[in-house]
Amino acid sequence: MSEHRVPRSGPDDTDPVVPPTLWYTTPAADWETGSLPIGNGAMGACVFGGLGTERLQFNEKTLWTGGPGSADLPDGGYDSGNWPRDRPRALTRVRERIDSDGQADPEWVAGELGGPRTGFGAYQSFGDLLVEGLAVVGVGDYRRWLDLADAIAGVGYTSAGVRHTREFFASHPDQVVVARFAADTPGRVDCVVRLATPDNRTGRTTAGDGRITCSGRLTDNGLRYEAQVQVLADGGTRTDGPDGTVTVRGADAVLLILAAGTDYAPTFPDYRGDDPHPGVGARVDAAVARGDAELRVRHVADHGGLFDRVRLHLGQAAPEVPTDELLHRYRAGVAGPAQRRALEALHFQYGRYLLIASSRAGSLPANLQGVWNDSTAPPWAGDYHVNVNLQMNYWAAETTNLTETATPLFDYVEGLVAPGERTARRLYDAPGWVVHNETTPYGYTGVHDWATAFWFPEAGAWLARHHWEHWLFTGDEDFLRERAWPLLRSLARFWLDVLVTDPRDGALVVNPSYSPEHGPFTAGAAMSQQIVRDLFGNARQAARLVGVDDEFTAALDAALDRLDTGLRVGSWGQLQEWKHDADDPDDTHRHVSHLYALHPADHLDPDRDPELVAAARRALRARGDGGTGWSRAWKINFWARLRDGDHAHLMLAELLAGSTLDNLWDTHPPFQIDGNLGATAGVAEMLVQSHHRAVHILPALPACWPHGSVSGLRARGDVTVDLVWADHRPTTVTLHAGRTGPIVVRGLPTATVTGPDGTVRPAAADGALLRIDAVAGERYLLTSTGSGRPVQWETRSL
Ligand code: FUC
Repeated sequence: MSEHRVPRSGPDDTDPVVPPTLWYTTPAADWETGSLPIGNGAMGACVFGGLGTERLQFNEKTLWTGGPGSADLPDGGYDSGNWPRDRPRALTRVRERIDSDGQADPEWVAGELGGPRTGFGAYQSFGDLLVEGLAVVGVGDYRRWLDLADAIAGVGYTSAGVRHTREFFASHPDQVVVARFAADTPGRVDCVVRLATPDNRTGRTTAGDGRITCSGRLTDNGLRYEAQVQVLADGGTRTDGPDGTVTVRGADAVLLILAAGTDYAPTFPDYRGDDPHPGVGARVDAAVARGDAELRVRHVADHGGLFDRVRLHLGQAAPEVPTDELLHRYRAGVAGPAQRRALEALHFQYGRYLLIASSRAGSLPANLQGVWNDSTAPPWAGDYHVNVNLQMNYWAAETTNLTETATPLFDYVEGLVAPGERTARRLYDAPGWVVHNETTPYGYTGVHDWATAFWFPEAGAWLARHHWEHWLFTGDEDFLRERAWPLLRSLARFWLDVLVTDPRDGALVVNPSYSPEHGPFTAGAAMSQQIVRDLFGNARQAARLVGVDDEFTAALDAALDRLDTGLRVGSWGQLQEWKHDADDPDDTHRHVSHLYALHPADHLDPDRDPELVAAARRALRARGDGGTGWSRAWKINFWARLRDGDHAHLMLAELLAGSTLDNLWDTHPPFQIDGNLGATAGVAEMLVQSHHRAVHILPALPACWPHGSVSGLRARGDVTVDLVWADHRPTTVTLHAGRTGPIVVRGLPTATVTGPDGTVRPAAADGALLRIDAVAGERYLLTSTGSGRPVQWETRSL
């Protein structure tokens, strides 16, 4: 039990880092604002810490209505989304209207190209594991916590002189959720355990030998599901009830082991696999055989293997106030600097925790709520919105050293190819594949008819950027050859076919084009062009790297020559959102889509493109510092790319003060996890960036973080970075080279470099960059020798 943790050491082994823990002195008031989430990627659970009753609301990520067999489909048949059959002709009509009038009304376009959304479905709560009849007499010293480093949630309190403790974790290696109820006096744990599930399914619940089993089918689509929980009592008595409950009396401790699954499979077009019954039962049996101590050790080692890779120290003090109180003080502007930094550092690590908990190999990617959902009709269906949200969920995956968490995203995106090919053929009569504004585990790649948010065919190309980034960060050539390149190629095929010539200037443009959730339909909106250019550029580079030089790459070169860049400076100095200059300086819309080239792409660089960067800054400033949770998170990243640390920090402060719930979940409102994960990515961008083959140290450090250290951040080129700074300047930087080759470093004052053989020498001053000819597996320590010009290290032979 980790009520009191010993501080860990910081990157320089002297600096104590406050253990990242959320804690509270009262039970959760409700699911959304107060419950504490645990998860193993496939399953999630939310701990309430109630006194008489503990409620563990739980999820399994594949429990979705919709898709094949959905009652929502007129003929019961399922395709890959919706589109009436004459769509290529409708597309021509829309294009002609845009070419002649310069724009088209979204309602009219939705009438032409959209259709009612059927068979889409929604992510489902699996149910509640309820533990009732717990000790409540004379309760005192209550505490509830979530330890981010161990990924263990807990509850502790005293009742009638007995100390009661509860511990909860979701194990990835053992694929079970574990709950343990204990007391410091023998024989004092009593409870009734039961499973409760929503009524939109056929479920039957039984109990035998302390095992509660609940299985059935979703009414909507017949998806089979099953949950099993084994109740183990240490001492006392255990009785199965005819109503599917298990009662324990007078135990020293009670252990619950829960597993759940469905017969979903990520395979188009049926999306069905094996009956979940044997797998769920086997997982519980295997976990019971291991026992709780071993389950816990395996879980902590697995989680720590990811989480511990990055440590952040901003000079935070261990907060002596509960997390909700800390947040309220931050919001009210009465938290001191060290308390503010405590919340900021905790929130950064919470994003990493949430990503690990909601995205592990073998399941679906993190959805709008990660893996946590207490409803049968969650906001936006708890789906995969792909006009920013799913992408944002994964911005921190590579930079904060959690590359494994992106595996479900890669699998999922590749799974969209088959349904997306059908959609490309039917809707555009085009090769390759496409996905629109939002999608589901059933490969929904078609459209619907909500005028301002149904048309976003660029989504696939944006998603594929993550494959490309994975290659840039890891240098994994097999991944490049077998996964990134084929994906980029199939998307480029689609876009080579779908681009049209703009009669205004002969350039290649996207038409119809819709800047996400904003404005009229036009041709060549900035984001459409920037994304397609990004795709073509990355596909071109990938082709070169894998040695492909053929008609297709020649077509890509020719298209790149004619492609509108989507980068234009308008009448008030702004980067334009549309090809025509129509931006309103008072428009504070939450989407800042026209800055895609700045972030997540790396097409705008403050040194190389000062005029366009100034225009991007102008546009961003006009959009303001407000916005929904994820919008604020994106703005942290934008300002970090603009190398304005104070403004990036301001956006972090806005997000914490205005878009964060007591359990530190981001709120749109309502709860949406993208803001958590996007903010974590933004903080990483403030500390280390790596564009155009240079590792930039502290590109956007805010004045309010004068001293600190971070270890384990990742840079493109397979480099891991540890750094310490003082008085706003880096003092030591350690680079771990994953590959042999040059590492170029920027942002350092004069430094000495210690090579792998331990020899120290001053680096020769030469221009703005420092170059190290690194050898794979070696570490390079860069030590500041005071102020002065930046330096260059010529050779590695010291
Ligand atoms: C995008 C946003 C909305 C919301 C939704 C889930 O469409 O514009 O604000 O976040 O996703």
